[in-house]
Amino acid sequence: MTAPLTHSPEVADALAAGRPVVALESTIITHGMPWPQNLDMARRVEGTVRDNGAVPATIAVMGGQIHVGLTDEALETLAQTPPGQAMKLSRADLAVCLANGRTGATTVAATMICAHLAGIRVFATGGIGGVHRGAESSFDISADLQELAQTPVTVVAAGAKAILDLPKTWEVLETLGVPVIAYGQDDLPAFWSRSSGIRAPLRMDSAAEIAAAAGMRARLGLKGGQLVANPIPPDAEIPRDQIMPVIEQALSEAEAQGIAAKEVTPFLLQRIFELTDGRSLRSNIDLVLNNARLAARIAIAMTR
Ligand code: PSU
Repeated sequence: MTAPLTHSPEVADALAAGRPVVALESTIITHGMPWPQNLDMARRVEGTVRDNGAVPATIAVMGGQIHVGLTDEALETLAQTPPGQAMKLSRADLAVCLANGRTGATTVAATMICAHLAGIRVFATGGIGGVHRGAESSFDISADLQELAQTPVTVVAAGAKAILDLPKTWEVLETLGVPVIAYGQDDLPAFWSRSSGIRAPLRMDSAAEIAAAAGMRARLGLKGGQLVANPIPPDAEIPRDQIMPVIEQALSEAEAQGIAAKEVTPFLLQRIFELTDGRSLRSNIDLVLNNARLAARIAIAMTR
């Protein structure tokens, strides 16, 4: 019995020939950004991976199959699917969605699982999920963290989303034995801002070093992936003193409205988009493109 994987012809050819492939997720399309910017972002990210010498493989669940690489038509259909109609898939619900033939968008955790099944070792996204503020009473901790600890995929993100409790998120990753590597600077980035004010446990300055570290983990038999925390480009960042009050406001509104579980992150991203007149979305798109560029270079280095 094999996993129900359907590769696009482009991805199938690239994997068969050992060419570099970068996995991309779909929750960012259905639950992370509004229509039509989500479709524009998804197309531009794929284009950026191609321009940098790798093949993009956007992953989503449709009709009982894990699709690895989407046609432009499928990408558009997914981008127009309201959040309520697409499941937001993680490790816990991936199999149920497939067995029931429903449409599902893959989060970081589910995309890592699918990428690994398909033989893809690098994945680019915006920001991983993590420990939510107030987790000491809500216990809301993203399954993305556990997945990084067990599935061997290198994830390129602009850190964890700044709506989270970042110090606790880094602590949990350390406990789980996940290498957290800041790219090109000493501090961990904070999604919309270049710095979180927290020093990174590890720093690397080249794609080749990151690829070599992934290869060494495999040789050591260490399970799990790596998180590459790539700071947003300087011209796209929203400085911390500007974004923090906005995040605080969105968080208190979420609390007042009783938003919980899988709805928290999409609610906060949407409110922050409104409160910044769209600036947070433009930054989010720029950081995803920046992550796609680095992921392509890591994928190329891994094939050498
Ligand atoms: N990156 C973005 N926007 C997003 C996400 C990542 O720029 O919406 C998605 C990813 O799929 C990630 C999810 O796994 O947000 C985290 O959701 P939660 O906090 O509910 O675990």
